[in-house]
Amino acid sequence: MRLFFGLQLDQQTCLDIDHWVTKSLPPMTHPVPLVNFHITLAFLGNVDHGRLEQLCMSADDIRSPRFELTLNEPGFWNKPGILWLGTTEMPPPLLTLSKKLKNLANQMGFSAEKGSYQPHVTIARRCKLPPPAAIEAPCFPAAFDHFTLYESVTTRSGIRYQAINNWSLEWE
Ligand code: 3AM
Repeated sequence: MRLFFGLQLDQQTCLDIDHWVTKSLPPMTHPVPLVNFHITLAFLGNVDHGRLEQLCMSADDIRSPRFELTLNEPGFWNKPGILWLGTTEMPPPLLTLSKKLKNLANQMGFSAEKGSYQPHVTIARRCKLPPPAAIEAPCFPAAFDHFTLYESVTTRSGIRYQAINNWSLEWE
């Protein structure tokens, strides 16, 4: 199973982002469907099904506060041609949560990626050129009260991210 921890965006925010993409950017050849919008926290890679219970039990021990952020910064990674939406103000609890989940993954021997963490919602893949500046600046506030373990599943209609389990974030 190909797994990662991530943050779900609520349905209205997904609809709003999708609407903004259609309205403010040129058509993309490989847009990410709005059902797949998420923020990755820690990528785990391939995990044997037999280790899922242990993974979930370890995640049960994670305590982290709820937080909010505003998705207001479009970004582009040239080499993979990824267009994304991020934030100019990283909430400290988000960074801490991502670190905790990467540590958990490393302790369990999974291949959590190294390097600095750039929270983002991927909007389109395999873009050949950076898109022009958006006609309307993005501004999507989002609140997070849980994190999710996702399985990346290849289906006939492309990749889908299925939520396997959720964990609540705490009131401060
Ligand atoms: O849509 P994003 O970028 O947030 O990029 C992949 C996607 O996240 C990322 O995991 C999410 C689900 O596939 N991903 C895939 N392979 C990866 C890898 N080897 C990876 N992240 C880090 N290392």
